[in-house]
Amino acid sequence: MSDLSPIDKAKFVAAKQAAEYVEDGMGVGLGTGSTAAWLVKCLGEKVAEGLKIRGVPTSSRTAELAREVGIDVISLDEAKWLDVTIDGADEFDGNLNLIKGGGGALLQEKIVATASDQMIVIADASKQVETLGAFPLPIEVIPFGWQTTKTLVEETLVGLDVLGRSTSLRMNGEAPYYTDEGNHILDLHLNRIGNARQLSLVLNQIPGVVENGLFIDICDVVVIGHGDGRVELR
Ligand code: ABF
Repeated sequence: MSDLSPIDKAKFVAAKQAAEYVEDGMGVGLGTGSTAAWLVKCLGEKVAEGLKIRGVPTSSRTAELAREVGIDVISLDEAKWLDVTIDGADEFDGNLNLIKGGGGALLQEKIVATASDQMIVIADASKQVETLGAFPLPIEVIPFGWQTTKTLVEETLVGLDVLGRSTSLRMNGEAPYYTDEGNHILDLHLNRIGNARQLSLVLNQIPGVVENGLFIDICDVVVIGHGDGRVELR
């Protein structure tokens, strides 16, 4: 692992540390993204050494990787409830509230994390912020009438404690991006989110919005990795 860039080393050491929380017999929610991919690989190594776990992936990408490394993959409905979910984040603040969804998997990530006794976030130190919002907030919207939903979202943002109000449809080349659930993503360029709890509640009341990327009071611990190999807990 000595050939890793500092950022990859930071992600790897956070993932490796978080993998230590996983014990024999556990049901584990497996996150999505480059940091969570390290976690899946670390767990794969432990499984090869005899650890028995059942993993519930939060995306088709993670499901594929988990199977590749030998993790027993089951659905959330088969698992019903999980001991722990370990996932990355785009931002976390001092209250362990998060922005997630840069990788487009926020819906399954939120469902799986909420169905877990504990959620552990793994992140490099650059993800820590004073106030959420510099990272564009992803929201998952139904394709039907998405332009109307976009307008409603923009109107809803007026009067809320945010600094920017522009929204953009996430694209995959020339075509709109589709999530694993067949929905689109709108990215909200808010710059600063003054009241994340209020924003999350208000966004989810708009009919075409399926879910938003604010994770409020869901994360229990953040394992922060540094490029020099140090790890801190929050
Ligand atoms: C998932 O992956 C997402 O919720 C978040 O958007 C992203 C973080 O990616 P990375 O670990 O590659 O920075 O956790």
